[in-house]
Amino acid sequence: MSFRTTTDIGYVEDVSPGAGALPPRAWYASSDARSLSLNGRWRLRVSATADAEDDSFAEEGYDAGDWAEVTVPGHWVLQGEGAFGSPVYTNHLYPFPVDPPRVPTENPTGDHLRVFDLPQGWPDVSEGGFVLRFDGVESCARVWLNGTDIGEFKGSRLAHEFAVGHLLRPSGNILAVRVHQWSAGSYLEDQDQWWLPGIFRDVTLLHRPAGSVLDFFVHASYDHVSAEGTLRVDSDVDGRVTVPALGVDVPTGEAVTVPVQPWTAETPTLYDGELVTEGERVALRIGFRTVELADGLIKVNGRPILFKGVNRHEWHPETGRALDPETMREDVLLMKRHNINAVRTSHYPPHPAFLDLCDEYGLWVIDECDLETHGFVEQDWRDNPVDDDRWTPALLDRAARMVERDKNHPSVVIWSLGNEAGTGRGLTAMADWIHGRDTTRLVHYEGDLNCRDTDVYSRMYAFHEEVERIGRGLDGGTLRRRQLPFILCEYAHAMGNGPGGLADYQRIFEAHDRLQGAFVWEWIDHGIKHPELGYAYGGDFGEELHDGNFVCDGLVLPDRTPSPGLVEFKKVIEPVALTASEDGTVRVTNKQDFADLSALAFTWAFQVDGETVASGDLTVPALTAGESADVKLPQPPADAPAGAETGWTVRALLAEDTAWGSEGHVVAWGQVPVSARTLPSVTATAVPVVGERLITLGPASFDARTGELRSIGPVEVTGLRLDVWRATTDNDDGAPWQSDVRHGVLWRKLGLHRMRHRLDAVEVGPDALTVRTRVAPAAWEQGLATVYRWSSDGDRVQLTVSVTPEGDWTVPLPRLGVRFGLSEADRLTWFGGGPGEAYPDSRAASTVGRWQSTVDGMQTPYVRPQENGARADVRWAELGGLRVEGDPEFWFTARRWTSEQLDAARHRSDLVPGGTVWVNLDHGQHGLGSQSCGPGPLPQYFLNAAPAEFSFVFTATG
Ligand code: IPT
Repeated sequence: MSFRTTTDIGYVEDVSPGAGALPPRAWYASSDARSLSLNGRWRLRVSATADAEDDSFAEEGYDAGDWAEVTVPGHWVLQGEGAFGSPVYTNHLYPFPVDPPRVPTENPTGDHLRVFDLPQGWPDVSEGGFVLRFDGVESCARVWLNGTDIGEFKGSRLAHEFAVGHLLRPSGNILAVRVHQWSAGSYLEDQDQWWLPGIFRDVTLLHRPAGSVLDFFVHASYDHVSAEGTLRVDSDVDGRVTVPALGVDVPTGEAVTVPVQPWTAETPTLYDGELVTEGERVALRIGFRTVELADGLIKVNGRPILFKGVNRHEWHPETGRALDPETMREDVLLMKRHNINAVRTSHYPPHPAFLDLCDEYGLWVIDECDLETHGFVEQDWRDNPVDDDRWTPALLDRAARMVERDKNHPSVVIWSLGNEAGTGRGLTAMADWIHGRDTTRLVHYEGDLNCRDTDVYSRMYAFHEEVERIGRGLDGGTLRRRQLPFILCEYAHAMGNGPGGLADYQRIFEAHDRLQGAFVWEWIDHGIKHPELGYAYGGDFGEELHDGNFVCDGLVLPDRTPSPGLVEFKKVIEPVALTASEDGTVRVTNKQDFADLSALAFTWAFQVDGETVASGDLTVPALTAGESADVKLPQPPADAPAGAETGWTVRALLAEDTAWGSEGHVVAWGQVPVSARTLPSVTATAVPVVGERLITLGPASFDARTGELRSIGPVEVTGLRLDVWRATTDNDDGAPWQSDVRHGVLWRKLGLHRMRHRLDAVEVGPDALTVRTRVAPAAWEQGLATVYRWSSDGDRVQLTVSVTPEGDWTVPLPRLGVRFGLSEADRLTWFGGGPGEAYPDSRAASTVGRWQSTVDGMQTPYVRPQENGARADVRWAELGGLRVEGDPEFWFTARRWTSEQLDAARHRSDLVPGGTVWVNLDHGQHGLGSQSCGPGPLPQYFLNAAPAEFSFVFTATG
């Protein structure tokens, strides 16, 4: 039996990269040759299979009047409100049967049509040279111009060009593009992200005049000994290269050496130049820098660098991977403002305009090829395309399309072969080709454990301890590997609340030369804006296979609001350390790799109980990279009231507006305590009075039978009791594949979310009310003997909570403290850590001061709701008519729903404010870690069940 199809779709499942496209070349904007953007509204028809419709739509006279319209660039599944299908999210599982290179019959296919005229004044079409460029189409496209089939291609995030001069006419050109969601190429694009078909990057018609530039390679190195740059532009078409600021005017292919300022991510000096051939002028932005592997280290311009990086996927909550220029710029600005100095373009080359921004603003880039075959892990990597010679041409095509397109960016210092593709000959072939084509950069691939093909030892999610061993050179591995520098291409999985442990990693990186930094996974949550759910994640579109909210694991929320994790990262990687030193001095250390401190200004502020009472400028020498100095602080103002807490805050600010930040932007800061506060205490003078229903003690009243707090002054208080539960974070729950202890799972098994409170005694003494309880879950012996002791001086009331674990506690607690409900609370003020959220292993950014917020303002709206919003080191807080002082400091949380409601919520929209504000005053919180894909919290951040006593003093503020 044989099947007949109306149209030839063999190319869809063909392992070849395609047919008809021009060889890859540098991506650049011409200064004088014309170009016509074909972005905009296109006609669209989506069919269920690759061959449902014939190709007559590409022909003249076809009437597409009843087709829908979509915006190009775009993904059709994100337009038309579901009319054209839906997004699908899987992490590494292929959402189709694994039978390479075959793809399912159900293969959503979008036929795109656009009619265009050449603008007035354009050269005559008979003059030849016109090129049609596609910057990104997922996953396979076939193209017709004016009825002629001009070719087909795969390689979704790579540019493809076609010579079309012979087919163009002045007006009424019909461009037809058939896009298949699935193709052989899909096997090479198994990145952890939404599957989003469409023409998602620009489509452009370029005029290529006779004698125009074809391809060129800018070689601009820097000799740090002579402080000279050497420039040579190799060009397929001969011409001249000029750089006016350097007095350079040389033919292409000829090297010239001149004194220059080098390019680094810290000092991104670019020289404007021009490449002029007979037919065209092309603007050049030249950055001089030399990347090398020397003394076992990655060095730029002779110095080792430290990556403080992020993994960036392209993402916009409404347009997916179709990014507008403003969004790209926003990413770069946000990164620079948060002290980030490096980007890994996980896991494909980004829109080329993003790399222009990296050149301009200064970010080191690991440019990664569009290659991942992760799903083959499920079959022990059998049939992995990277180890099957039939696929090697496609792999080499992808490598070449990346390198050729992006080779003129000074920001790109490392090429990456791809991500999670196992090992195989195809990868070696890619590495060999890249090494041969570009000797001026290094090659990275994390999957190459022995570093056979790569120039840097790279891993993901290695635990702190192992990283430290690697730093000390105590790891095993091949001799070659042990001679190479180390990076973590992914670490600190930023899913939901977290990551914890950033500061601990950074200390290790900074302690060992071999460790050259790391890239947080990842930059942004890929939530999709959704009318009912807030942001959608995997499963919200009815996918039969999906990985839930694993796609929301970024340092910024889907709308690019910085999460507390980003604020923490900014602090941990700050380029200047400001630390307390001996006798009234502050130690200033320039932690940059190149720049001195001349771009920064420094200030001091003196605080009394968190309020600044004096401030001024601090004179700091323009220390060179790596240098430190002790700087004297002024005399502390003498008039601080007795018992007040005092201290210094020292800040490093941008001295002037820069390209990415305005004057006064805080780059780094440190706090130096001077004197500690007097701890609150209440002299127990009030006598408890037992009434029929209530016991009163000073301003407080209690239920006479249960001893439960009812009110303090006019403020009604409900449900005050011990609380150990938190709505588990993604990092508490951990990744299902992880074999080591996952606390969220153990907590639920033990029933810490269903603790019962047994009342053992209500004791009225001469100066205190004591309530004895045992807090424990059904089914287990473990419990917490909990005693609440209340006393008062008539105005204030003090609660001391004593907790004694009983039974065999092998599991730490999520939190330990009290919670209670207030009927009215909105604005709040506190003295302690802020302004944002903090947890034990993510508290570097928490600044001691006087802070104000609202209950709503205290929430971090993680896409999947979970524990959030705690403020650290709180000395006192005021809300809802109450003032609470802690002995010792406490963790402070307030929200309009209970932890149980937070725990049950799947989306933001599930969180409906009730009439009560629930307040948690915690003596302890368990650390966060990043076990959603990495290590759990380090042991020092465990909240182990141990005898504890803590107290609070409550005052009604009236
Ligand atoms: C690692 C992937 O490289 C990345 O794409 C992402 O999936 C990340 O994990 C988790 O969010 S792979 C993992 C098996 C370590």
